[in-house]
This record gives sequence, structure tokens and C-alpha cells, in this order.
Amino acid sequence: IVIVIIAVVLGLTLRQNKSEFESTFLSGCEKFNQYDCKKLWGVFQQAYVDKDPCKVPVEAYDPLIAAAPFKPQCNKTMFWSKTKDVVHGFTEKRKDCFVTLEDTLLGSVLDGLTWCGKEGSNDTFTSGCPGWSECENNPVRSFWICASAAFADVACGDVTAMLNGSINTPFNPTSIFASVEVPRFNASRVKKLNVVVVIQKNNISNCNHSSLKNLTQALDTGITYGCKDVSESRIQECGAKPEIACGACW
Ligand code: N1C
Repeated sequence: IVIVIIAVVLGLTLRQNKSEFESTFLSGCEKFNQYDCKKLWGVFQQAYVDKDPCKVPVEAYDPLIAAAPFKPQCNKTMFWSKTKDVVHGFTEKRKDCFVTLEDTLLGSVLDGLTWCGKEGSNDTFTSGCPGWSECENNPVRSFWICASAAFADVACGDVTAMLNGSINTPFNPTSIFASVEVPRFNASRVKKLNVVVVIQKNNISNCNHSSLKNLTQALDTGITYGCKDVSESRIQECGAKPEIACGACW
């Protein structure tokens, strides 16, 4: 009898963990109307369940992206690298100006989450999953690469990227921005890339940084490049004052 009770409690706990992640996914999804969230959950799970968590390739998420495709939002797409908090602090207040991947259904639902599967199980696990660089083909990293590529594919018009002036290499070749997004900007869709280097008190880089030369060289011929050093306080001011026109923020 004791064993049965332990087994039932254990079974319930495991089931609850599983449905906690599922509930997070579903409630995040339901904030966006017009999607069949149960169906999306099923498609999402198929990318990684019952798989070695180091053997989930980027393409595993293609069906998910196809089921919830990104809509082109010309002149409003915002990319970023190592500036997540500044960018989202700003974009959450100025949705009229810019949209990031986290403002889309898939980006917002999965932002900040960790998940993986296990061979021989149909469950989703949220602990004991491989870290970002522990193995290349892990479920979380492959998702962000797949989603970032698809998001960059639909970028059009003038696009913006916020980079960090407080680090040694604002345009880092190992970042998703440099390795996945920039190479997919297509001159037939993207007219100009506006880089904003976020300047804090102790900045060590700015628009003159040598890594940004590599960025200009990586751009498809035909895409114009511009760069501005903008203080973090100015970005916050623009977030706080909706009366400032998007084009006048910096
Ligand atoms: O490697 P990064 O930055 O250059 O990636 C940022 C870049 C953005 O332009 C986004 O479009 O790639 C996209 N992206 C996300 O939207 C995203 N949300 C959350 C990439 N990664 C994302 N994350 C998590 O941030 C992800 O799990 C990984 O750990 C970081 C990468 O951010 P970074 O190194 O600052």
C-alpha cells in the first residue's frame, strides 16, 4: 500500500510538472487570438519529445514556424544582441515603433523558458536539460536559431538593431544576430539597417568599433547601413514619452 501511494504521488507530481509547462505554453498562446493553441502545442512537442536532448536539429522546428508564421512588419522590425532588457523595456511601451521576435506568438510564449525531452519518454522536462552551449543541437538553442532565421527572412524596409556599447565586441560573430539574422537580410526586401549602439556610463565601444566594420561587410550589397550612438537614458525617455515620434527617438 505504501508503495502504491508513493507511486501515485510520484506519478501525479511528474504529470503536474508536465502540465505546468504545457499550461504556460497554452496560456501564453491564448493571449494571441486566431491560433489553435492545442494544435500548436502538439506541433511544438514533436520537435523534441522522445529525442536525445543533444540531437534536436534546427529544422525540427520548421513545422512549428510554418504553423505560426511571422508576418512581415516593414520598417518596424527590431533585432538586438546583448541588449535584451533595454530593448524590451523600450518595445513593450512603444509597440507603435518596433516589434521584436518576443512580440510574436512563438517568441513571447517561449522567451525565458527551458525545455527538453528524453529518449523513450513522451514528457517535456524543464530541468536537467542541456545548457545553451553544452551541446550544439539542444532544443532551446535550435528553437531560437530556427525562429530567428524565420524572423529575419521576413524583415523588410528599414530594420533596426540595438547593440551593446558596454562590451568588447558589440557585433560578435558567435551571436545569433551575427551568425543567423544578418546573413539572411535580403536586399530585395531590406532597404537599410539602422544600428543603435546603446551607450551606458562606462561604455567601451560605439559606432566606430572595428566589429561594426565586419557587420557592414556581412551585409548583402544593396542594403544601406547607418549607425548611431544613443544613450540608454534617451531610449528610456522615448519609451516613457509616447508623444515623441518613433522617427525622432534617435
Ligand atoms: O545571440 P543574440 O543575443 O545576438 O540573439 C539575439 C537575436 C535577436 O535579434 C532576436 O531576434 O536573436 C533573436 N533571439 C531572440 O529573440 C531571443 N529571445 C530570447 C535570440 N535569442 C533569444 N533569447 C535568448 O537570449 C536565447 O535563449 C539566448 O540565450 C539569448 C541570446 O541573446 P544574446 O546573446 O543577447
